[in-house]
Amino acid sequence: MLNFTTAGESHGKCLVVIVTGFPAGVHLDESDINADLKRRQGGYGRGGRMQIESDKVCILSGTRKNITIGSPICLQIENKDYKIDILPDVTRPRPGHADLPGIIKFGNRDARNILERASARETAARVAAGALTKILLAKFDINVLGYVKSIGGVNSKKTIKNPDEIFRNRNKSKVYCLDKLAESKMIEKIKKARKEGDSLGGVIEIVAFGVPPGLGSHAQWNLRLDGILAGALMSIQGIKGVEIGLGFDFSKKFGSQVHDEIFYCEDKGSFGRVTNNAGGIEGGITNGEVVIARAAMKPIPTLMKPLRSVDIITKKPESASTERSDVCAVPAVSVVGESVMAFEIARCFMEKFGGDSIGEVTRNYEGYLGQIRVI
Ligand code: EPS
Repeated sequence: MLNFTTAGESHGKCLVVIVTGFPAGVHLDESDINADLKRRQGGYGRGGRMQIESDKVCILSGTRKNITIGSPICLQIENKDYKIDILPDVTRPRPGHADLPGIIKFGNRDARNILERASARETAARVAAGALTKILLAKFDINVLGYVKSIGGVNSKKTIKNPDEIFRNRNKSKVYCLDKLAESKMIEKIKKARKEGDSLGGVIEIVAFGVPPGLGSHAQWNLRLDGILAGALMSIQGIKGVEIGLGFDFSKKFGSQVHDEIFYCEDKGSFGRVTNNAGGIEGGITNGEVVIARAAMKPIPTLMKPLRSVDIITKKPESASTERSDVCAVPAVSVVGESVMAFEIARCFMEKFGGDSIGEVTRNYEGYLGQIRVI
């Protein structure tokens, strides 16, 4: 099965990710992975660390002459800011961070041992793994795109249905948002937060085009794709809410207003929908429509104007610890969301059409496409 594990601390030597179950015969170009790593580093609102790093991947295993050979693929990203052993102890836990629950859980008195791994720096490794699967999915015309929907309550109103246009608009924006007007308001809001020593969260949206019907399964709870996507998105640092399709708004309407009516398209020989409120998933199975998910990120817990906390050594009231951080990492998290969603879709794709080589996967997929055409 397609899978991955990450390792590495924020200020350790490097981050690594090992991807297993990736088929043989896929051409890998480090530059394709690096483009996503660069995008993850960017977005208006990032802090000082991103001036130090220039994340680049090194493919340590799993390829020969740039072609995958079916063995585990190990990707490494070096940390230029490698200083984990000389960093001071952290004893004033930040509300909202892993600091306090982490030290209680591990029975230690230095939150540095927790925050180094809890840090969103780990997402660089997840983006590298996601970029690999985007290369795989592209072979089957599946395209996953993430962008920013809102920051600090400033909403992007624009809806774009064409993947190329989404790609172009998003990549032009400093906050990876599709709406030019909202972009400037979001930037103003981030500036205000920075000035006031505060931080901001927001909402990202991820859309997957070209996903065939039939990924995921109703047959077992942990095979449902909506559950899988929600779990993967919720596992990203800072994410506190996930929606698929209409999400929470489903709860406010009549059934007749929200379910996506079915038609049959003679030309294409396939079923279609008038609307896509389900976000491309019904009963945990893709239905052939665009897969749509949204995730809400809380404001980063490291505040330059710190909240009240307690020193874990003295037990006396203190301000929470401050350290260099981002004011807003919502644009970056849109890249992470895109990556984890690509990975999970690829995992389900490989589960259904899997093979040892890309040729075998292609044959299996084409066989399935032929099968669903005659239903
Ligand atoms: C991050 C690296 C970190 C933070 C941020 C994300 O770098 P540093 O801790 O050296 O400033 O900028 O991490 C957090 C928000 C967090 O809570 O730890 C990165 O590479 O994305």
